[in-house]
Amino acid sequence: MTSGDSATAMLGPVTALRERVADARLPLEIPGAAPARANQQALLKQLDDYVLPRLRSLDAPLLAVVGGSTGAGKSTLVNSIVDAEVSRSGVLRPTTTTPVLVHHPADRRWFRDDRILPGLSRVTGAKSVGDGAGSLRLVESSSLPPGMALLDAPDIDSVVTANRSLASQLLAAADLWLFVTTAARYADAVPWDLLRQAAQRGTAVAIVLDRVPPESMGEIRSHLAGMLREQSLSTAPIFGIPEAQLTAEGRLPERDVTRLKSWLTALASDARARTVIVRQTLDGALRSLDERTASLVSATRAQTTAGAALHAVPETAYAEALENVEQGMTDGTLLRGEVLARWQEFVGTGEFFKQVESAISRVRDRITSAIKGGPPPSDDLGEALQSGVAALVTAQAHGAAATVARQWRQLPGGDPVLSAHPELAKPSADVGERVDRLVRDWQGELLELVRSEGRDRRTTARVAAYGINGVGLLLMLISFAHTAGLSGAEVGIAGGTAVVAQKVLEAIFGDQAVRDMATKARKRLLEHVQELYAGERARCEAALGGVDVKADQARCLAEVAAAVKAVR
Ligand SMILES: Nc1nc2c(ncn2[C@@H]2O[C@H](COP(=O)(O)OP(=O)(O)OP(=O)(O)O)[C@@H](O)[C@H]2O)c(=O)[nH]1
Ligand SMILES: [Mg+2]
Repeated sequence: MTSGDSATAMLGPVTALRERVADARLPLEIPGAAPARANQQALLKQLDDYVLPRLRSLDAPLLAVVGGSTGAGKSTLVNSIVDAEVSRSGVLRPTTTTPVLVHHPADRRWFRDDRILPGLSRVTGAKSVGDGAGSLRLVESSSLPPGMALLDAPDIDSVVTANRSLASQLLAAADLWLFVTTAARYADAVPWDLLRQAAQRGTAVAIVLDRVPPESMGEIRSHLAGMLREQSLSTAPIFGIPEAQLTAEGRLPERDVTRLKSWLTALASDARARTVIVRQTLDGALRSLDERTASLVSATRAQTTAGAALHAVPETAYAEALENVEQGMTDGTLLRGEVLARWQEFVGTGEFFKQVESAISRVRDRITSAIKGGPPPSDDLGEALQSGVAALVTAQAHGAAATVARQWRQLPGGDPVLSAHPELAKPSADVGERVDRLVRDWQGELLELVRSEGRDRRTTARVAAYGINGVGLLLMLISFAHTAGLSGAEVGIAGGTAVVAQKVLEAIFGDQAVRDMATKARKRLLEHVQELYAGERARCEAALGGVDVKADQARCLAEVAAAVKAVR
């Protein structure tokens, strides 16, 4: 039970809950996301429109919202109660689109500001074009007792969607539902769906049964009472209004609304009775928060799980791509085909080995058998090596992008992200250029490595004998020359390839230095590739950025919900 003190105690936790609900993000199109978002919005409105304002001022006037189907006679009823045309009734359906709130002049301060229904702008005075979507018309009437306001709402079952959603927002802001139905329509489905919700939430409800043929009043009333009992709404009073000629002003005959009017007046003037109704509805609303927040908690959790699964895909795909590049670099793959052919031409040139001969004679014996003669095609070999590496890096980038696309398509929420970013199924358009640049940069670094390793005079002389580029090429070659992955005839040739290059380099720099240089060279290349792939992966992350969910949002929400429950 909500006493004044406990209302004050609840304000903090409920405000905290409201912030968390507003912050909850449900961006992924996973099953259940749409109803979860609707639940979030409804929850937010319920907190802003009703729960928080009520907790802040338990003594504010009671707000009775007049709801029901179009044409049931809601506006006519409100006009008749206050005996003035405060809300136009009409023959065209639906008539009421701007809600009208009627209150006693003494209660003005409660409704002028945005204490309740902060999303609706206030309009007063003569009807103007300002009335429309998003506004609430305020009308003062001394026919209403102070402490009670009546709100004429748009219809609940309109063909106009905006009317329907506004009506349910208004009903959620009510202390009391004054539900208007007619003898012809009291069994319609839509009103009963709403009444069931009201019953579940514990909202105070009164029924106005309009346009009842006088002779059937008893029969229809008791049928309706039975229906209300079935929906646990047996405490809802029924006010029957017989079908009658409306007055010249379009109002119900005064005698027919007397009972309802005096009930409302009694309620307004009896602080205790009013408080009972306010608290019944408020407690119901507070109780209903549990279920609604619990459902939001599980929706946010599902989003977080789905989000994490989507994030993991590019992470794994690009890590695997990098691994594959590393493997391709060291298993000898790059020394096959074109590179191998060019290498054979290279070592086959007399020119190169004349240099070898004059520089390091002990290498000579091992390699003279490979000499075939011809011009030094070291450019061709360099190009073959470059394009081999570039092809490997590019192919893996394509593979990773395709993997991301394939796996996202299979994951909940992934397809819409992919549809919004179809370009992610392929690497960035300029990946080819960037890979070429990467390989060129790496090659530049190799030359730098050769230069800095060959700083002492003797080494410098030896390096000079081959030319920096030639040595750089050999270094590039042995970086790719772990022979473990080669098979068949290639082992001998490619393995031999590496051995020859290795021997030449060892003769120049010494064994350990060559091992270190090769390791460094491989490491640098992988670092470049990693950076490139990080950029590719970042595109996926950016696409997911729009659907990012905080990992702890479910937990935070559950915590504030538990805090509300604890003080209720
Ligand atoms: N004869 C008779 N006519 C009524 C009665 N109540 C309403 N009407 C007429 O029925 C029509 C609809 O009444 P409204 O008061 O505009 O109905 P509403 O529920 O406000 O309709 P919306 O604003 O569209 O949701 C009007 O033409 C009224 O004059 C009644 O008790 N008796
Ligand atoms: Mg109306």
